[in-house]
Amino acid sequence: MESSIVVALHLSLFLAMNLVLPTLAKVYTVGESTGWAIGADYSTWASDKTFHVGDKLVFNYGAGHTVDEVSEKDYKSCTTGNSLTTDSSGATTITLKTPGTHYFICAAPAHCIGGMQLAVTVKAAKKAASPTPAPAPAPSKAKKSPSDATKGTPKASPTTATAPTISTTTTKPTKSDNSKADSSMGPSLFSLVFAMLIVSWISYYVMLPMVSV
Ligand SMILES: [Cu+2]
Repeated sequence: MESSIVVALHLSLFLAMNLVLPTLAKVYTVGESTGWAIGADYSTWASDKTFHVGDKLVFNYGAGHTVDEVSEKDYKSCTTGNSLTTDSSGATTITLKTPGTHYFICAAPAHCIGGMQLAVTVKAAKKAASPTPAPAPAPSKAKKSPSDATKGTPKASPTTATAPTISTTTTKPTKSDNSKADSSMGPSLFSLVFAMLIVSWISYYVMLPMVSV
């Protein structure tokens, strides 16, 4: 019974973290330490990664190579000469700006056939926590209290967020007091999310050790 509560709280923590934490664009080094070179297997390299719009690909390579973005057709046939973009600086950073599959090859003769070809499937950008309140039951009458500073700081980390918002959980049951209820019910979604965070953290650090001992 108690353990199922803990599990439920952890689930809520996980959901809350996904809602609250802004997702940062990732930077991928193509081929890791091997870099952009002949003989590497870039389909394997890309296979366990999920790329999103805003992520970056960093190609590191020596002289004699290029990074060309090409069409699917040219990628499959290793055709050079129609490249959408090209760079031979030795360190090329490509920002993935649009969803869909992006194709990269090296334009040096025979290098594409030799393995220097990369296709990455790019998904739409992950949604960061939005500061706009979600459609709450009664958003119009909500008078925002100045004490609830949580709304304006969507990128607050869970550790720093716990201290100032503890009041939201403690004041919640006192709905009968109209003036208090107004301030505590204000930014409803964010308060809820942070309340979930707090409860989850308490369960993690206090309840879980008690249950497992
Ligand atoms: Cu090359």
